[in-house]
Amino acid sequence: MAKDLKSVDYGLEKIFEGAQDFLPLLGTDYVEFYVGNAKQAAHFYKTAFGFQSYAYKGLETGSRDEVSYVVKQDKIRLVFTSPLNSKSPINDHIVKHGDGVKVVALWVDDARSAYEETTKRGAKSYCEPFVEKDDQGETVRAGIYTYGETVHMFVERKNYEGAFLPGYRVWESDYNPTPTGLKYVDHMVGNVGWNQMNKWVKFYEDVMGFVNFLSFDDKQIHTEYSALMSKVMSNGNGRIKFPINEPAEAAKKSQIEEYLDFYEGAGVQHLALATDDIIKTVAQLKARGIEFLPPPPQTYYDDIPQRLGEHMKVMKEDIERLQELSILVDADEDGYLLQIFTKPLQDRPTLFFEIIQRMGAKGFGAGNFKALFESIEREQAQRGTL
Ligand code: TYF
Ligand code: FE
Repeated sequence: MAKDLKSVDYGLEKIFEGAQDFLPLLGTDYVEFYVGNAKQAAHFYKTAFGFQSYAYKGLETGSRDEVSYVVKQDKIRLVFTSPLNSKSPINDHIVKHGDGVKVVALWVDDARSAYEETTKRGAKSYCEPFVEKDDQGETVRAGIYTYGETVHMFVERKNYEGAFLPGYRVWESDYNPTPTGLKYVDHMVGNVGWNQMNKWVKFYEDVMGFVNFLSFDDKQIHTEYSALMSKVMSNGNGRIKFPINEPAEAAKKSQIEEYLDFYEGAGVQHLALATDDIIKTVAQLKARGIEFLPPPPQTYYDDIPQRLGEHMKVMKEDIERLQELSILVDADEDGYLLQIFTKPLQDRPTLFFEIIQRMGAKGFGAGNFKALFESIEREQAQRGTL
C-alpha cells in the first residue's frame, strides 16, 4: 500500500530556490488527531467526507493503551487516536485541547537523517528514531516538536510494503461511503500566540530549511473588527506548505485569538484538502451534512469578473452555481483558485477544513480574505466570542 503514495505533480517543483536540501520531504504522510472517541470520529470522516477504511490498531491487535483508526482518500491519510484507559498521556492532550491535530507526519527517505539534521539545528525532540517491523518489512519514524504540543513525525517507509505501519492491520469494513473527490493535502495552517509568528517562521527556515514565500500583514488582513498576520512557509519542492498565523490588535477579538483561547494554545487551525472538481465535492459534502461558512454578500459575487480580470476568460465555473454553494474564487498572476471553508469540525471552535481547487494559482486566496473573515466573524458573534 505504500506504493500508491508516489509523488504527485503539484506544479510547484523547484520554484523555491532559496530552500535548503538537508531535509528532503516527499509529501505529507499522515495527519493524526487525538480525539475523545476514535471510532465515532472515523465514522464521521468516512460518512461526511467520503474517506475509506484503511488500517486499525486496538485491543484486537494487542494495543492495550490506545486505539487508532486510519482512513484514506486518494493521497490523504487521517489517523484518529483515543486512549483506552486513564493512564495514557493522550488524555492530557484531549483534556487541554479538545479534539485536535497532534501529528503532522512528513514522508521522508531517511528518518534518522531528518531527525539528526533538524535536532542539530535546534528542534526539540519528541521521540528518537525507532524501527517497527512486521512480515511486510520495516519502517523508521522519529519526531520533533513544532508549535504548541504539535509534532512532526518523519516517516521512512521505503522498506515497507504493508498497510500503513507495522502494528496496524488492514481495516476491512463493508461500510465505505463514496469518496467526495478529495485528493491531497494542499497546506496545513498553524495558529500561534501573540508575536510568535516570526519565531515559528525562523524555526521553519533554520530547522527545516523552508522558505517564506508569501506574507500577509495586518494591513492586508483585517476587517472592521479584527486582524491577523500570516506568513506562508514552503519546503523546496513546494509539496509542504505551512502558513503560520498570529492574532493582531484590532477593535474586537481576532478569530486567531478565539482559536488560541479554545485550543488553550498554539495548534493546527485548518487542513486544506485539494479537489479537482470543487462544485461536485462541495455539493456532496453538503448533502452529507457538512456545514460551511455562509456565503459572502451579493456584491462579492458581482465583483468576481473584476477580481479575476484576465482569468475570467478561462474560468469554467458558473458564478451562480458558485454562489449557491457559497464557494469563493480569487486569482493571482498564475491562475485562479476556488476555495470554501467548513465550520469548526468539533465542539470547540478550533480546527476546520478548507476545500481548494487550484486552477494554476499558487496563492492562498488573499482577494477573499476580507469576505472570508467577515463570514468567520458572523459565526464568532453567534458564539459570543467576537
Ligand atoms: O490558508 C490560508 O491562508 C487561507 C486563508 O484564519 C485563511 O486559507 C487565512 C487565515 C485564516 C483562515 C483562512
Ligand atoms: Fe488555507
